[in-house]
Amino acid sequence: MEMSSVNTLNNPFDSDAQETEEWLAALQATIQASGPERARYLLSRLSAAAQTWGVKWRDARNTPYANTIRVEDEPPFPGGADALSIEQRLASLMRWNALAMVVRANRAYGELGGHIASYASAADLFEVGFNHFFRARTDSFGGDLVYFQAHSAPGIYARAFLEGTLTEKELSFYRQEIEAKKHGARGLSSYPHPWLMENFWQFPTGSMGLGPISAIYQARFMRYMEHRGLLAPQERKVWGVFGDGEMDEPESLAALSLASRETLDNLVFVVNCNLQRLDGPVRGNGHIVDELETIFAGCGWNVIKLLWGSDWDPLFARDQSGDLLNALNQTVDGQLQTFAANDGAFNRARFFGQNPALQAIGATLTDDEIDRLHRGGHDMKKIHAAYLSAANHRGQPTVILAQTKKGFGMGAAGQGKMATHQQKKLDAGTLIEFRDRFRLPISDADCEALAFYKPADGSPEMRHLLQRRASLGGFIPRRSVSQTRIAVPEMASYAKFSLDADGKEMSTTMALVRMLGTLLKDDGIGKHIVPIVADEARTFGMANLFKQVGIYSSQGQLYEPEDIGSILSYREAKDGQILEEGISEAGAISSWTAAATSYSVHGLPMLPFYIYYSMFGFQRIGDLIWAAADQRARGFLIGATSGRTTLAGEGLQHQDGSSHLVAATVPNCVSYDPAYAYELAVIVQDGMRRMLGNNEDIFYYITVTNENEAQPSMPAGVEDGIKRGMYCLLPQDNADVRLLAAGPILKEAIGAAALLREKFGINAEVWSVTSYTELARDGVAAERLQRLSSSSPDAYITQQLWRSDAPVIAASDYVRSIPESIRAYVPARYVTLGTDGFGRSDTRANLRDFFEVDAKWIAFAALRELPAGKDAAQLPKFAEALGLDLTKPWSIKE
Ligand SMILES: Cc1ncc(C[n+]2csc(CCOP(=O)(O)OP(=O)(O)O)c2C)c(N)n1
Repeated sequence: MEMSSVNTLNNPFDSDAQETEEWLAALQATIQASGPERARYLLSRLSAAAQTWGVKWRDARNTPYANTIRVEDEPPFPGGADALSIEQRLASLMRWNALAMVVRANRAYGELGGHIASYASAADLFEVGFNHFFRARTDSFGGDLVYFQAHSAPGIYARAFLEGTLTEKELSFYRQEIEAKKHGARGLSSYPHPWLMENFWQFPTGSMGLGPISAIYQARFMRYMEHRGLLAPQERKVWGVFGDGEMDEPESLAALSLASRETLDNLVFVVNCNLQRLDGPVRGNGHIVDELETIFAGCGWNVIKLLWGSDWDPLFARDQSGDLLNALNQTVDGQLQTFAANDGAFNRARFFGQNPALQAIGATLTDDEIDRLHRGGHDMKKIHAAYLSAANHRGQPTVILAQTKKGFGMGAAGQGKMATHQQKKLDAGTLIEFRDRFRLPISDADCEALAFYKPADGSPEMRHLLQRRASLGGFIPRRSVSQTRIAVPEMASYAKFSLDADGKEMSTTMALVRMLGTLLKDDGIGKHIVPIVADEARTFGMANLFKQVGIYSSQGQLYEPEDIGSILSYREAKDGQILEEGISEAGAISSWTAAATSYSVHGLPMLPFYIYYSMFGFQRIGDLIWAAADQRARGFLIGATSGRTTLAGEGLQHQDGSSHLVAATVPNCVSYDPAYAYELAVIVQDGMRRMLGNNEDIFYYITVTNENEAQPSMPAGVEDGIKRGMYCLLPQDNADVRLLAAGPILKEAIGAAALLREKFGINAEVWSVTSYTELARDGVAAERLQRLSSSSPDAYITQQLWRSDAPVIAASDYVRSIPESIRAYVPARYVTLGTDGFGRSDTRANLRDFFEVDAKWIAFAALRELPAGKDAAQLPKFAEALGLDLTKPWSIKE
């Protein structure tokens, strides 16, 4: 076997070059005689022996700054040189159209923004994927899933334009989604947004770091579906193209070990290592590629370095002394960027000029050739070899670390320039230079006018483009939606116990888990349910589900669980239904999103219930929830142990008084804070009906608590009110005051009504508010319609309360902004009580007193609004009668 040299004779760190040579020669001889398998064995034995003998050596998990795939192992490019050159021409056209689209938009409206340099670096990486690997969904194949680097979106639009799935008119409305509508067109989103381009984009990746973690859990969810027998195993792949700067996000790296633990060989990451991020170099003083290699390899991934193009091959072949490789190993990224930004003469002087051996290598090239030396991520043949190797790799996920130049081909205006990320205005000279650089068949005038270019129908380029996509199943990205409707069981079939509770004690969490347990057994909907927990199943009383439906594990259960004899024993199974994500809320929500979008991504609706500590939801992983919303997720988020005062002992970081506030900001999130099990049943039923029966693109956030209370049976006629956000629980003729309360505070309002009656002879009416947010949304919509046309009806809450002038006191276990959100629609004096401030550990009773949301404080607030309360002299008497300390510390200040 012909083997390239790895000679290190000139390595300054080598104290005995001769000895090194002998070791290398021995290794080389072994590889030649017995193959790489044997070499690997010997190396691992050497490593173990070194450990035993105290050498304290650990494999740095780094390979030299060279391509992982050897020249001699590269497969031929499919279609040969002709196909290669057509694909290169096509890539050049995409580069132009993408650039033209961004520059045009900014020429017209400088504020629109957009990016050129990122796609310029990623174009070849995308094109090889599009032409050879990314398979579309067809009738018989589920399709590969591709997470596109968000700010390379212009390039994806440029391709869709050539393919004919986007029109020239649409391209001209890049980043003008509102203006486009006025012209009967569709505007193009800045980044991949399924909410705005629902037939096009599948995965929102605009927030850095969410793409990588989502892609990993997507690949894992695909396996879950296969192992449960819900999807046929079809060797589908998940591809993710991400930025090297993006890998700094904690979420990008958070799930790498899960991917290898689960042997996700259906997953390929391509990290576009253009060595720059927005402000400057990703790692000016080091090698981001090497850093990522260490991290990914350490996490058990197959790593392919794709650093140098084919035009470097002869240079490496000539590098007998190892000087070239040494120089590359030692050239830090900041310097590589400077080399990218400068011309051949500069590179000859500053790189090849380092020593005589490099000078000799450089002397074989003209300045122009040096200038054009390709980095690996710009060489389609090498990219193809890396992708093929990744696609065929088994037993591990693969990452391809592809070195590119940011702003590739943008010349002096952008290539490798420090500020290239935000470059979006190019002058005429630069445009012509770009055209010449990529040999584009565009006239000077068209160039200056930024005309889009599309080869003629039937041209070799168009034929090739369309034929390649046809052979891969059609165009991508494309988002489709299953029209399947899942039959939702009758509420009584799974929630009778809560509808007819008759005073039985239970918490709403317990009620939810019981409903879930029964729904899981339902013949129709049962198998579609995906229970998800992040190591809190026992906290929520879900341990019985372990046995009932099993915890998903791709390996089954390789051990005898400690509690094997118990009826609730811990059961992992390959077809287990629960996704137990360990202590990773980011992981759990990523799984939830995968399940919640399965109706589209896999054409099979699933119904995930992710049950978690409510404080660790919207606050902790709010951005992932926002992305799920963009992706049109359908499912239930259950904020358990919720509220500021119900999770008594847990203290400041656990007590949630704000999740409903954030939930209210997510437009398609329908949120509820129910008080009773029957309210919960009505909400769950309605949610299933809307999401699975009506296929509405909404998801539910429901808070439940672990406070045991006597659960009443459902009164007649309240279902509509529960769904709309409020209903009258304790009606009162000629009420002096109306008390509104939600969730765990409802019983305090009931208590307040009793105190008012008993101690002061005051009649209070009590309303259960299941959702301040839904009431507020209805109010906003009604108010707007009234503004636009005087004849439209009042908000629902106004209709409920207008019959009387009696003051309204509203309380919540969340911050006051929640009850405040409906103020404009309450047709009477309105006072709100909430739990602003930091939580702390104490009993529920003490917490509610501290935050002033208990029965006494609600009663006090009511008294203050009544005629007698207007007299300040009365206040100490009220306080005394209620047992309140008016000088106590107060939540916001403490
Ligand atoms: C969470 C988040 N933070 C910041 C940004 C803004 N942003 C967009 S692209 C970018 C730089 C990306 O650099 P890199 O990942 O290296 O990609 P490149 O453009 O160089 O290919 C930044 C900071 C963002 N989109 N999301």
